[in-house]
Amino acid sequence: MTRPAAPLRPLIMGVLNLTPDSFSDGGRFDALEPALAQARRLIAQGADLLDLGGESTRPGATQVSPEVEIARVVPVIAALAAETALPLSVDTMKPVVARAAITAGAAIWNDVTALRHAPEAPDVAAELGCQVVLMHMQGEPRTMQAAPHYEDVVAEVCQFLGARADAAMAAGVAREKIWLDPGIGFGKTLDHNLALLAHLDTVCALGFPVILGASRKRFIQALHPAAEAPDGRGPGSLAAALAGAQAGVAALRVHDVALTAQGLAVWSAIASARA
Ligand code: HH2
Repeated sequence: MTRPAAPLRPLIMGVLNLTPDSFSDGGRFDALEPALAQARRLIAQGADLLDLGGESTRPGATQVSPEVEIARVVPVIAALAAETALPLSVDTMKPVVARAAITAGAAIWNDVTALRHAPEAPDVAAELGCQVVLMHMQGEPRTMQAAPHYEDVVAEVCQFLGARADAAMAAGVAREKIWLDPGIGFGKTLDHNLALLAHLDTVCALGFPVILGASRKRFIQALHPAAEAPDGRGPGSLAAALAGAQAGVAALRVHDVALTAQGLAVWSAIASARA
């Protein structure tokens, strides 16, 4: 699959967590039929891509075996690949899971560890020939929120992402297959998240398409304590998404596709009227 041409607005990547324990939608789509029904809903609401995950990365989440992860994601990817041409992404850090998902029909490997979880990960990505999302994270999911620390978060995240892109390309991943993601909420305080959201243009200036995943994350509750329940964080998620659109990100990873599609329709109409 070649990446779609740059649109007037970012692409919408709909999130589908096939887990019992994801922070915002865990346990709702962890069987085949409910998962397919939700995928169809997200597509009807305007998703351009779907990101399917079988292991939660929230702080304190239980790790699952590759076998369990494959059993959660592969049947859904195979069924969806048979009925939609929409690019499917697999959210996994394990090369063996990525391989199974790409073989079943996924086009994108979304790796929150930026191909660092296993030594063979960059080689596997090159061999699979799929697109790869390289995300920044300080620490590892279990402990990453314990004491995040940076001297200059924007510079350090950009330095990391550039280095991971170089490592992927050194292993043979084609430059045009690489997406970068600053990893909102992954080893970051509120101030770190805000600095990154305010300087997404600097991340975009690295020269790769950027994915922003701010949807329903905890920083929204930190800014607005009433947004305690993750599914009550739609408006805050949209505000962050539009900041991303303004900065030129290529895709928004979101749970609330209908809300995002509506916000982007208005945002892009205003942006076009200015041009
Ligand atoms: N965030 C989450 C998971 N995967 N991938 C990318 N590229 N960017 C992100 O910001 C990102 C991601 C966490 O959100 P969610 O999938 O809803 O939760 P969980 O990890 O608990 O399943």
